[in-house]
Amino acid sequence: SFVDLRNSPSEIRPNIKFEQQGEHSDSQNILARVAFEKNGFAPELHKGVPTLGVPMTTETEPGFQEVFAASGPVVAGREGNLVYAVDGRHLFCAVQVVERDIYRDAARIAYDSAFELATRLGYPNILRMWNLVGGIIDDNADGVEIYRDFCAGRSEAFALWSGRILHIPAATGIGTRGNGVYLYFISGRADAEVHHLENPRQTPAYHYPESYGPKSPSFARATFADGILYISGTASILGDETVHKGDISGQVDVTLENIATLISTENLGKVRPEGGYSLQDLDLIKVYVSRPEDIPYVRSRCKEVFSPDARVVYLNVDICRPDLLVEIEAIVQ
Ligand code: 3HB
Repeated sequence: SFVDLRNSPSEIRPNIKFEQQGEHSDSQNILARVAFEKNGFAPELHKGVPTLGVPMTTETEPGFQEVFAASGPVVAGREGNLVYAVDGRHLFCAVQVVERDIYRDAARIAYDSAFELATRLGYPNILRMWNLVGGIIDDNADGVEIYRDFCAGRSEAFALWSGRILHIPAATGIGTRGNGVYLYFISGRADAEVHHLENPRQTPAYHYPESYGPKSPSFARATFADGILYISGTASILGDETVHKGDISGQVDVTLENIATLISTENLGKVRPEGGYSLQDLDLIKVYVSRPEDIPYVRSRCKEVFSPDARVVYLNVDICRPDLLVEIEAIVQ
């Protein structure tokens, strides 16, 4: 079940939860909603709440919502294609880039306008972003993989805003079951204490060599802020190379080892005085699986390693490299 009965938005934390589709338990004090469903819909204000639908589930799955609770009175709005809300501590912002031949310019423009809004409203500290990219491993009209095409535009936007958008945050870049790109993020105030982490087992993505695309992917492996740890989409990559190609069991092992190292006392302890975490601490876990036939195996492995209280969803979508079979993101809050 995705129902969080412990719902108690603390004062400064952007409490996140998963809610069953149609549940809508508490429309009070909501910063934003993301509906994971069969068909997406563009970001809109639904009863004053920024809401978007992302095409991530099959017709046989129930769907769910990722709900961001507010930590204070909410002001929401729309500017051009952007839909957003602020609560004094955090900004939520979402934008859709509709399907097109080439994404680079549109991705740069979408991020550019979002960064302009974030800095103008006083929330330049990006904490966590999600990039849901339709046809992620297909080619664009120029024969360039859409993920690489998208990364080029995103990278240009970060370069344009360097020094004003403070750092490159934790992120997910993943396929969908639809088309076009949906992106959404949460950001904090300039004075928020925010730490972005790398993984000692992996090359920083923003230093990936050009063989992975004209501009490297702009994301950190994790972000720690307000006592919340946001773990980026993590896969079976060591250094910059995919390992255990074609082998779901090996890929699950390396993915879990990568996360365990990332959140260990040795790594997270550098910025969190209380030390690190273990896989048992993960919550709000999204498990992306590219081949549907692997889902039962991945589900059984996850049952073994994650807490029985953890909320876990499985999504059958493509991952940003054709040779990746599984990717996992999570939050510790
Ligand atoms: C990204 O490009 O933002 C990204 C891609 C991934 C995992 C995490 C982030 O495959």
